Amino acid sequence: MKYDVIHGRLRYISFVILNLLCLFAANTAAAWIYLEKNNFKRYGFDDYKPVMIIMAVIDVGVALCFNTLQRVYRRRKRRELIKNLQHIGISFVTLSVILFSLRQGAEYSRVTVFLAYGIDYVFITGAHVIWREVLRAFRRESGRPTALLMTTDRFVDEGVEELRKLNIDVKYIYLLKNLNINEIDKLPVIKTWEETASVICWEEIERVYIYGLDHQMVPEYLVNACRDMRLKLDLVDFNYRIIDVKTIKTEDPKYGALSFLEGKRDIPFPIRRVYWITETEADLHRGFHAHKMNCQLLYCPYGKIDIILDDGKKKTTVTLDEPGKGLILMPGLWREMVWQQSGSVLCVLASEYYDAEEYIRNYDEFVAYSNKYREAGK
Ligand code: T46
Repeated sequence: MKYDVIHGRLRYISFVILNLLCLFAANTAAAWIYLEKNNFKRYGFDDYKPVMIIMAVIDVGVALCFNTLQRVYRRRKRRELIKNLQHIGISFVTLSVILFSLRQGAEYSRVTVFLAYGIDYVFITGAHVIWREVLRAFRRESGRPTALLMTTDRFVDEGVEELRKLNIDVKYIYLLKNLNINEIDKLPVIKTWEETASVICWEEIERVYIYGLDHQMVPEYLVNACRDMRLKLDLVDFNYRIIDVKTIKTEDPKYGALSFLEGKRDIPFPIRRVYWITETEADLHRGFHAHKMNCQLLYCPYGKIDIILDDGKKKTTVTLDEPGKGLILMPGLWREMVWQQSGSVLCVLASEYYDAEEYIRNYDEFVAYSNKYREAGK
């Protein structure tokens, strides 16, 4: 993390230096255009030098105040042009006030200053874009996109593995359930959302991936920070996963078994609803729908139920036949449940309140929906 702060500061200083270079270049150009081209024989470039020095001092002052503030409020890249305009506008107004109030601003300097700031605006905007691309190219030593992975402790290994398969360079891990460890697989573990935001802010990473998590678990301000920094927030998600439900059995069978699931650790989404299906007969078929939003965890504490899953391309059957087995279903999966034994109980933990609108109950509509979803994810 220390490295990021140092790196961030160096990066920031490089932009201040760039601003100054642009300012001097713009001044030289403005002085040349206005003084030399317009045959202002009385004034030479040397007369303009004090104005350039004052401009440079004001520019550094404004840059320091502005960039610091912008770091705090997280710079909005989309507003790059406006930001430069603000920066130059404030410098310009400050200098104009000085020139006018001191009554030392001869006609030539006022017009040249005006011209210089106009040119400066164009220079700074272009130079920032180029310099940012240069920095980005250097940072991508491995040539692979750099990423931050957000996940839970249960899914972290899988998530890292999945991203490696996609040839993505995972730089940091943020664990939703905060473990007391600093590194996983030699990757630094970020402990707080603030640190995550600072990594995003300093542009150390190019993408944020969420693995095995419902996107609703990512705080709103982090989603906004990603949006502001034009960072892609991607779900590298499985669409279903079989998990072990921790089960405690004592040696004496008369005490039975106790199974439990823990929010955040085992269940990668917030639980808003719990329901269960009972009083069932063998060969009962239910389901025949998919969800657009709802994430669920299914388990069968008693009996045997087949869950037939269809992602629009292929079908898989998962049999829930013991209390120690859970099935996480992410949205976008068509499901059918087949009761293999009468009296089997299906329990479900869901991320959403009941909303009939969020169901897709027509198979053709589901296939069209999942194809569209796949296309969008490419
Ligand atoms: C799913 C599978 C595994 C409610 O009013 N509130 C509820 O929370 C639920 C789940 C259902 N309902 C009503 C809606 C229907 O009028 O109960 C009726 C039966 O529901 P449905 O036909 O959707 O039941 P299943 O067994 O086909 O599906 C249910 C869940 O709805 C579904 O989300 O994934 O279990």
